[in-house]
Amino acid sequence: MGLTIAQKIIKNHLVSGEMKVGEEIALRIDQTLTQDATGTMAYLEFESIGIERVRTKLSVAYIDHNTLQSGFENADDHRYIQSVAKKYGIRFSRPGNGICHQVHLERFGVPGMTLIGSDSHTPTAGGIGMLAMGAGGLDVAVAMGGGEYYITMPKMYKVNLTGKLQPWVSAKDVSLEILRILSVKGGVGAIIEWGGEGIKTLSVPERATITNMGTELGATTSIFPSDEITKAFLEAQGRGDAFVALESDPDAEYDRIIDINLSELKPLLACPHSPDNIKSAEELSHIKVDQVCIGSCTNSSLRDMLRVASMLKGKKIDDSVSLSVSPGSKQVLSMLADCGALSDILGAGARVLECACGPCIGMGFSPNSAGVSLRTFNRNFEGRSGTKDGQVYLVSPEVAVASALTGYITDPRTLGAYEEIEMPDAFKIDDSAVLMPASAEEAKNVEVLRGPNIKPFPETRKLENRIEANLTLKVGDNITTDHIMPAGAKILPYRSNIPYLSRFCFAVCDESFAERALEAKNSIIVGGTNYGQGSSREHAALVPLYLGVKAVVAKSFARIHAANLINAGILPLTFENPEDYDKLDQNTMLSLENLFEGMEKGKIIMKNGNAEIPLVCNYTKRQIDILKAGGLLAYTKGE
Ligand code: MIC
Ligand code: SF4
Repeated sequence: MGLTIAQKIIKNHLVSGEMKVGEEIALRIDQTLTQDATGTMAYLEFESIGIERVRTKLSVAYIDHNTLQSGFENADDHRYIQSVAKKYGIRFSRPGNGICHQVHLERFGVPGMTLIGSDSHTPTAGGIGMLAMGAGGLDVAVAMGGGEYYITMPKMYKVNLTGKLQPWVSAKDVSLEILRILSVKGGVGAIIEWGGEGIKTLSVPERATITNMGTELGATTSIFPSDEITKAFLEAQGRGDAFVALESDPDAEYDRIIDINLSELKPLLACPHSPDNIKSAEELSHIKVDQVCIGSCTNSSLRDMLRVASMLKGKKIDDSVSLSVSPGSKQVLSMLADCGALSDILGAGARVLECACGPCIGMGFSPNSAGVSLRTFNRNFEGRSGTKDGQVYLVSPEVAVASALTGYITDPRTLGAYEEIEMPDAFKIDDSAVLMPASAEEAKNVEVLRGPNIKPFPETRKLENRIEANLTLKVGDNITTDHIMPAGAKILPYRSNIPYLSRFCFAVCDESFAERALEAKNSIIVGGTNYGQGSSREHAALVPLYLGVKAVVAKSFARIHAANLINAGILPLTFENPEDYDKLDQNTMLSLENLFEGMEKGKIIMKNGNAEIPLVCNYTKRQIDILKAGGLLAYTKGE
């Protein structure tokens, strides 16, 4: 039987396990990336594993999330990460150099290699045929130390593209269309390969927009073939030698095939508060817009920015709209400046922000109260913008600019003439904002610089055979990590201070949760389907660990979060009978019986008074050992 692209890369990197769907496999990791909001914790974990130099082919530490330095905390963390990178053999991408995924695609990604990153949008690099996955910081720390990365062998989905995008319709609309078809949980347990004749019409930045947002489907990752379009992109980045051709075998088998005709797509929007709540621009044209934000790792390429500039040239945005533009990297910004496009953007009334995540993670630019904000980003979860009642719509750059010009949601097809965007034959190469690490010899004298914001890792304990705990919180379906551990300018600076962060745990749903959990000492959380969707932040597991959460019982889990719970020593358990969810009330005492035997058998009994609720788990031997040890860190250190 032939192989898919992902299966070929997996086969080349398989350390252990069988490539059978549902089986645990261990992969050799070629490259890692971290960003600063997850990086501080990841490097603290790496240091505590105690390895002298990273053992990957390439590891890069980016500073792109916590760039608002409204106190010493972020600056201290940047300095810490910079010094760790220098000492342990990691490249350091300075603040201002750009968003990790955009820069990695431009400067470091290699087709056919494996990459894990402590950020859920790491699959962006699938746009050039990398097997790139988001992971918890601790998994990245282990991979930097030369350890394998464990995943469940995914199913293979294929999306066959035919036709060609029509004027004013773009790659973002392809992402929104697949979200409409599959929903935010439709990709769980699968790798999505994009193929068909239609991909020949898509440039690398467009492909990367699509693989980026595959994360919102819950997919393990998304991947395009590496073809002549990939080759031309890498050559234009002065990296032609990184090119290898990659495609699936003609007789490769897929678990599901989805057809999309690009020619039939329209401009779409994801309405509040979920990326799969899709409507067309035509339908929503009566809605008044307060704010428009362009950028993020989804839509900040040179191509996107040139489109924005060409639409804004010689025009003025509506007086009632506030527009921000954040180019994805220094390369993009610098090329916009050189060709004059930046002046077109500024001239129209946009506020140009630095090359960073910015408003996407609530780092400034929050909308006004109940404000309607159109964003070219990938997530519109409630409260994520920093304004609790903000109404965020996810859109393409085309819809964003058209709406900024009129003040209402606007179908860009009503704008008339459409200018084709030409990509340069050569990008401007200047890697001076990527600092090289010290040599192994010099590294011995490099001091790691720690600030007072860095607090110890939460205490972990070996698992006991019986857990008695209070059901402190019952939540519904599709709970995101932004609910569990919110981000934003006020909280993000404390990512290395778990005790402080814990005050905000679940604050979006229930402000008194943290207090109740501390009082209860031992807690169980009950959730619906797709619990923990969204980001890779391990803080959504470390903070509950600190608050005494012993288990999360849900109808189903998102991949990275389930792995993070196990890494933190918290049991993710699913209902055998989903109806049992309705039988549980908040604030009741529950017990999990005979855990050691139950984990082996894959079935655990939870007692609610005299009633018995069967729960299932299919932990591997390794996961059972991690849980028994009290988490991956203790397990790795052999404690
Ligand atoms: C996000 O988009 O939610 C983030 C911020 O990039 C997260 C990582 C984090 O929480 O630091 C992600 O996607 O993994
Ligand atoms: Fe940054 Fe937003 Fe991308 Fe997350 S989704 S990496 S916050 S730009």
